[in-house]
Amino acid sequence: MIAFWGGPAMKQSHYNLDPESTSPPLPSSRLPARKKIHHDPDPESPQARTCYQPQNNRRILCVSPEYDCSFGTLHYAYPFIPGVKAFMPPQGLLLIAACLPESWEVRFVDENLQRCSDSDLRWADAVLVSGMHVQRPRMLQLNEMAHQEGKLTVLGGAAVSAAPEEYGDFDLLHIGELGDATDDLIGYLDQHCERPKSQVQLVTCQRLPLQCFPLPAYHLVDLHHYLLANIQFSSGCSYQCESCEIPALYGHVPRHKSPQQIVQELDAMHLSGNSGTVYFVDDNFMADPRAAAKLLPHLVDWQMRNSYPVEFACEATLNLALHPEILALMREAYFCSVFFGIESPAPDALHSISKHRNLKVPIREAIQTFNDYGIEVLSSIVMGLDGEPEHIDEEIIAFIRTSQIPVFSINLLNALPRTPLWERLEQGKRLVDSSGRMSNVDYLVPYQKVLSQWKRCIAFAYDPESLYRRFSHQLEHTYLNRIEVPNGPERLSWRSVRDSFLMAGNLFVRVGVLSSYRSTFWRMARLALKHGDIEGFLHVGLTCHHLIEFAKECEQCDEAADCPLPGRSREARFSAESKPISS
Ligand code: B12
Ligand code: SF4
Repeated sequence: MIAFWGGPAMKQSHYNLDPESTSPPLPSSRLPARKKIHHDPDPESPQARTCYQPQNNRRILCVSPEYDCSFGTLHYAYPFIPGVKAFMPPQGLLLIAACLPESWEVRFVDENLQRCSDSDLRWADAVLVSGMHVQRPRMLQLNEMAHQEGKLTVLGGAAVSAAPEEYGDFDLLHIGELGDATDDLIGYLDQHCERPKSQVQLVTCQRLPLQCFPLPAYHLVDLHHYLLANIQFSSGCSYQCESCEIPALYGHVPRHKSPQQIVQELDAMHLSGNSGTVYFVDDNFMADPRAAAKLLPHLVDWQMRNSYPVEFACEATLNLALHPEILALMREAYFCSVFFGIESPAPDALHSISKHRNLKVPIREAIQTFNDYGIEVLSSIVMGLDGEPEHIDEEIIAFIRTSQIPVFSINLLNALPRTPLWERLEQGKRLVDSSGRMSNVDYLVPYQKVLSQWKRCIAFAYDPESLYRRFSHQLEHTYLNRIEVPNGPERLSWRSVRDSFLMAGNLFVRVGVLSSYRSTFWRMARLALKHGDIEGFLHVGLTCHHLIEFAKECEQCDEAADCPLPGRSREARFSAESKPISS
């Protein structure tokens, strides 16, 4: 649903047999024998790991590069929350770590928590990196650092799967999802730890069924350091929104894990620390409503057995509003928020990016329905779309006000290679160099106009008064519709009570006393406390603090300056702040 970038189709080739690639294929004498490494799905024991028997011991360093702040990542809230330093763990890399032979040593570095050090690199035989396009500069740096230590580097994940040609310097590329390329990679690493003479590209032609996916290596991370825990239930989407790469990257037919796998993953996560919220990373939880309906009773059962230790969140399409039976189960399972790719309130703008589907359900009615089931709606808005009326900013502001959606991720349209959007714009010669601007799209109206409309929408959405008003609406019209969850041992644990006090203390001091919008804050606080909704109070206070601070950053973004994306480095952002209360 985060549909602003684009991607490729799976290439039917192996070992760099792609005719467009510039790197020569690996000499066949160096090809490891093709082996099937994973077991077939076993419903009794779905957590099948590799059955490959390596001949060598290896030390594998897995690195997830840092990503920058955005509306959705709540970076500014971390200093208020004891222990929390990052948004969510990198699910893809944890999965790959879990696939490696059991006898290999694996070290895991999430640079959102701590930087990868030279000694980490020196320790490793091979360095495995993952990431999105936005992480490209750091991915390239890591590659260079590893090469300086003479280490073999491997890149996998969404960015390289979409645009392998952008990563010519890595030694091995893993293109696509878990599958035969992963088998080949493990075989390759077992047989070689020296750098190849030319790049080796491993392309997944046969995806591993999700039911054979191993349990992600949650034991390698401490979930207490993350704001959210995450879990993958499905992959792929049968829709084709023009700017989205999910169907090309992950397939048009949604595939799913079994409910038993999900329950086992929840148990494993629970052992690695409870972050309070579990986010389904599937781009569309409703990609197959029948599968969602089958899973949900298991989630309800798990929550009941464990006294509701977490709340759930996911991304979905608006047609969820047409499924009251699923919504009722989501309410029972304690789904508290869902992200929808609404993108624009203007019908012509939606048509221009093939998002006709959003018009099938009246958007405001759908939002009301979700709120009735206790679900807070989060949404993306994309500006700069063809078909936008001249005063799109007015329409968006009216939509923000009337929908009462509190959290919007408001972005400018960007195109990524190999999406239908990219192709259309390329044909129309409307792709431009994005250096010094926030988009690579030549809009139909002048860029400066789109930028100032974007800033106006952000200023309205995250003006403290307007933001707190929408959240107050949620406190009265959404949160009260949720089920009452029991105060089980998890919620009443010493750690949880202490953390709540510290968060509340931070909010009282940093926002309630020191901020310029303290009277607005106290109005919300009184309302939440009147309903005895401590969780709601903390959620609103922390989220608002991040959104208000990040919006300030966006507003400072100088039209003339080289400002591709708002967001300074985390060090710069937080060094200027006073130290919060912490444990
Ligand atoms: C969670 C998420 C985020 C989180 C990331 C948190 C984290 N720690 O990972 C956050 C919220 C930060 C985020 C932000 C953004 N995101 Co995002 N996000 C996702 C989402 C929904 C799930 C990612 C995930 O966990 N997937 C499940 C795992 C299992 O899949 P995977 O990572 O692809 O891994 C598989 C393979 O790639 C491979 N693999 C992965 N890594 C490696 C490594 C090695 C060595 C090997 C061998 C294999 C391998 O194996 C895995 C198993 O099959 C995806 C959509 C999706 N369905 O994947 C978008 C997605 C990754 N995001 C995307 C985008 C565009 C963004 C934003 C730029 C949006 C925006 N405009 O603001 C921002 C950037 C933020 C910033 N400021 O820098 C795009 C990426 C495009 C691209 N090709 O790079 C995606 C694909 C969504 C889309 N519709 O296009 N995102
Ligand atoms: S509905 Fe499917 S194709 Fe459309 S944005 Fe979401 S994941 Fe992408």
